[in-house]
Amino acid sequence: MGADVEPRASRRVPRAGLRGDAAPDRRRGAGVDPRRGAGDRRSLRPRGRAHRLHHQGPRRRPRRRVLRLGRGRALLPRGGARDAEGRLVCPPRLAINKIGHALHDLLPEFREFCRQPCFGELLRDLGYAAPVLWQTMFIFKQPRIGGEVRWHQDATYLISEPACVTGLWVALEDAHRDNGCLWVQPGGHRTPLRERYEVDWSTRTGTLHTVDATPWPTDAQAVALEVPAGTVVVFHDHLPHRSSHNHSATSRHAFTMHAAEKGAGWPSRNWLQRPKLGDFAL
Ligand SMILES: O=C(O)CCC(=O)C(=O)O
Repeated sequence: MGADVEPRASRRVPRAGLRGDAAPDRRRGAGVDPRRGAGDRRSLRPRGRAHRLHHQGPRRRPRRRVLRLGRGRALLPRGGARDAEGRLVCPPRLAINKIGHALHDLLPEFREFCRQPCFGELLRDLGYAAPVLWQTMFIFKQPRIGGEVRWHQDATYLISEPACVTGLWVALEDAHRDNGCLWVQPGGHRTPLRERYEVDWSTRTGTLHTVDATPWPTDAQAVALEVPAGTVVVFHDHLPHRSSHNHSATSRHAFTMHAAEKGAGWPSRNWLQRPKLGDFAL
């Protein structure tokens, strides 16, 4: 279990809120995916607007189509599921990239999974006094369709003050090089934060700012995290990580949880807010 874990005893936690739009996508070309087409979305139409966590990309960029299910669940179509003209080239269920970000709040199965004592105990072992879960995602990487996730650091997209977000990435299936496993830079959690994604809610515009010119790891600096199903990979929020396209005939699905210290600062420039859901304590 784990990649680049360090104790965080000194870190404080964030407040709760809920809101959320202008959600970023970390795939290559994220936010600038011009491949939009009608496809067959009928069975995925949103029902209700309750907790709108995630609905469209930043306005200054071409909009990506995000299918809201209502009550905090959103489906992000996967770029590799479309042809050059934007037509869906696979059954709609295989085109889903991820479902998030309040699964743990809204669905009993995910709530029970996240409430398993091992997760809270793990975070307390890392130095959290009162870890709270900010978001969860089901990440799909379908055979031959699942796309690349470019190098990034989680603190780019989840801004806490001080930085105190830990990611728990749970392998739901065996992950290996061929089906798009994670790659990380050993020791990379000590490198500076390179980018910050900030939202201006007055214009509902999200912008990815470069804040440090440190280059992303080279292939020689990266290691593949080939792990069996059931493995939990623990991410420091400055750890550079990426995953590749799934070229294989087998899927590589994962479930992720991002936690931070209760009471830590959670600036309004975060795309993810929880104004209605309250704290989800682990
Ligand atoms: O599962 C993947 O392919 C990427 C997940 C990831 O980068 C993240 O959750 O931050």
